[in-house]
Amino acid sequence: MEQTQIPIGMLLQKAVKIRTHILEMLAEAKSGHPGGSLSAVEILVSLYFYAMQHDPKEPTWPDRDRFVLSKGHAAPVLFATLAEAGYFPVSELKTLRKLNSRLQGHPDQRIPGVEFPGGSLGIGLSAAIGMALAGKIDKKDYRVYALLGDGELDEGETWEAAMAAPKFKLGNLTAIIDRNGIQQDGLTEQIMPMEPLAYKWKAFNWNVLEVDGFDLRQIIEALEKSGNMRNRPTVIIAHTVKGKGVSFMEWDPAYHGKAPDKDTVKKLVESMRNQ
Ligand SMILES: Cc1ncc(C[n+]2csc(CCOP(=O)(O)OP(=O)(O)O)c2C)c(N)n1
Ligand SMILES: [Mg+2]
Repeated sequence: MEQTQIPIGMLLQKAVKIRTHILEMLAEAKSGHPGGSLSAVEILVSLYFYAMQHDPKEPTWPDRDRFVLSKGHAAPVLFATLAEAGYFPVSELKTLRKLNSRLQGHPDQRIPGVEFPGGSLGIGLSAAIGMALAGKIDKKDYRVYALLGDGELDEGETWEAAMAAPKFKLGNLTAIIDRNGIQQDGLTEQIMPMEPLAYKWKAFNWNVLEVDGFDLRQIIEALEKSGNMRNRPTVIIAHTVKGKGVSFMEWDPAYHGKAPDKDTVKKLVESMRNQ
């Protein structure tokens, strides 16, 4: 598809809405994970409002593309995106983490549009491989996308999965790494250095692409390139900033799992809407 056809204006508006939902949901819940939700906004926007074939009115459509949020603690960005896409009412977002709500701290398959109950890090890529393999066996054209955290790559199962996907020639699989450089307690390169990351995936025989994870055109172009692969899985290393869009959260590991208060969020949302 030509770049000129990308509806950038609409996608940018969705990104602002989703960022504001995330902040409002977390302030209302008084808990949750803002940093890794905010870093992945443009990735989910590019998937749900451009790249993926899906139908919010028919969440279990057999031919739909699948999205696996392996870094399940970023549930707020998934819930806000699904609500904006029409899977359930936007008004439900304010029930996040409340008693009797289906929107809890991690994704749950009772929620329309949720494919995988992430939360325990390290397992999403394996699940995505299963879905992609099933698609090949069933001769379906759907694609499977999995979003992984960079700290999540400390989990050994990720590398078992990384070895397995090329063996099964899963050209219908795209893994995306939210490379925000921070995990729960600090910088990834201090806790468990993972560079040279691209070379590691190349050595495992993946098609490796790197993008600025906030540049919608770059993300979409990479997703389209991955869609052209027939026999090799693709990994997109998306360079992002944890806490993106909120100056005091950006690059601060403290905002991995700390909710902002309501007054602060009110001011932030006003300024975001006026941008
Ligand atoms: C198996 C497992 N161990 C520990 C945790 C606790 N935990 C939740 S988020 C997180 C850090 C994840 O960092 P990263 O993957 O970089 O996520 P992001 O920066 O995108 O938020 C940890 C250790 C978990 N959810 N699962
Ligand atoms: Mg991280």
